[in-house]
Amino acid sequence: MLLSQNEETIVALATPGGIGAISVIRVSGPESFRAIDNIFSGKQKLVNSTTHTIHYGKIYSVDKELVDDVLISIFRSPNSYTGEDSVEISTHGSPYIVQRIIEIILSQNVRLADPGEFTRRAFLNGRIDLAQAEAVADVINSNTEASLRGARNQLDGLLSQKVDSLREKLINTSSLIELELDFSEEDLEFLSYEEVEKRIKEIIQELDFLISSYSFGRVLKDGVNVALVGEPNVGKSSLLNYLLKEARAIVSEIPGTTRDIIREELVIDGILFRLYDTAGLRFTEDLIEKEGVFRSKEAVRNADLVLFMNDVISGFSENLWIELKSITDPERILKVVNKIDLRNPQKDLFDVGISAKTGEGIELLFQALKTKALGTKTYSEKSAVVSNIRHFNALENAKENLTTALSSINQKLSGEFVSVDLRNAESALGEIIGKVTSEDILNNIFSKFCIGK
Ligand SMILES: Nc1nc2c(ncn2[C@@H]2O[C@H](COP(=O)(O)OP(=O)(O)OP(=O)(O)O)[C@@H](O)[C@H]2O)c(=O)[nH]1
Ligand SMILES: [Mg+2]
Repeated sequence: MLLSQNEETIVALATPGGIGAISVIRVSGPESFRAIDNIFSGKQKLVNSTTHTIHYGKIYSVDKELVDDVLISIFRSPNSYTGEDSVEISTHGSPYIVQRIIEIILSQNVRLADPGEFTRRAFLNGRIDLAQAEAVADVINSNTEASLRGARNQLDGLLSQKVDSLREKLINTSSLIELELDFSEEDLEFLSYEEVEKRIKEIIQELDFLISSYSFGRVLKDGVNVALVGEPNVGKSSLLNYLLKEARAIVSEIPGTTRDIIREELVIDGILFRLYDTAGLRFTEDLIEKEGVFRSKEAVRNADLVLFMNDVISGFSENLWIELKSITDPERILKVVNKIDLRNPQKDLFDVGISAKTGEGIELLFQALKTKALGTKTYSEKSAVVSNIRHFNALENAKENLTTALSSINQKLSGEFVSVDLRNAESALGEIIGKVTSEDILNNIFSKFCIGK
């Protein structure tokens, strides 16, 4: 069972493997202080030390051989990351020293931690809820200002608070319905059908807001894949090079220059864009170029956004537009015209005009990319945003149950049916923050963490 697992003391390296100035080894569980006291010699015993103190001393092997001098931070339960007694040992950053020390600790009735086990314990001990635990991984993996902001928002509990308040409302409503059922003989009414209906509709509205924030949250967290496509020679590779400020892709006046897909990353206003420069789309007998065209279409299918490039010389490519619309949602396509340094474009046909040569219009292109990626809805820094597919699915599930409840009300079915649906919706929401959970859900979440977190 969960409790007995928590009685075990665990150890893992918390910093990356490899040489560094220092490495940090983490130990957590009821035996942490005793186990380390056995191998550590400092001014005082850790078991007698106060929480949140740092101790200098030496670590010895079982046969009293000096291994390293270290600094040890101690955290007493419940005031630690895991909620348990914990120790963090800062050693010299040698993989050999780390391996030796971990081996010595393992000989003290301590076992190696599973991936994510420290955070899993933090969750099981009520230090953080499940959505926050998942946010810990997102914070670690964040690589842009936007992804960090989104993860922080979730770690700070904004999503959890929102979800929990919706759960409370559901529990409150279903309890009243159930109470009424209990007193059905006496014909008491605690809550009218109209009132129940009104409450459910309000909750659905709030769920819809969260559900619709997913595309925004995902963009912040995962970034946006943008396929650069168009006819040969319109300047796709030139744009890529301009944005990267280097001659990354070969550019030439010969149509069909790019064959392989070139992927590069670009951060615009804190949001990560992955650009895929592709082969110009045209009919060709050349086998290699043919393969390139095939791959370009693949890139269009996989992209979140398509930057459909044209140039002022050939104008808007109606044929390609029709083809692109057949393989992806036209909403995702941004119509761009390049080479405006040569001639004025026919503005009404395009979203943005640019010159990959002079840089004219590039700022407008950035704005257009951002708007297409994030949508026009804005979310304040304090509003809960969903960025995790598990949460998204649970919210959809909750909404489905509430929709069923509404139709039960419309059919004037007994309160029992309505209350079951509300309970199901409530437990779907409970899954997000871990009020309702299973070993499988937890394993699935924490196995994706690294060891030591
Ligand atoms: N004047 C002008 N020339 C440009 C501009 N952008 C690209 N060119 C020129 O257009 C030609 C084609 O550019 P590329 O970037 O290779 O075009 P591409 O779309 O990648 O072509 P393929 O890889 O063959 O599909 C080159 O000679 C570029 O110098 C621009 O904004 N203004
Ligand atoms: Mg090219």
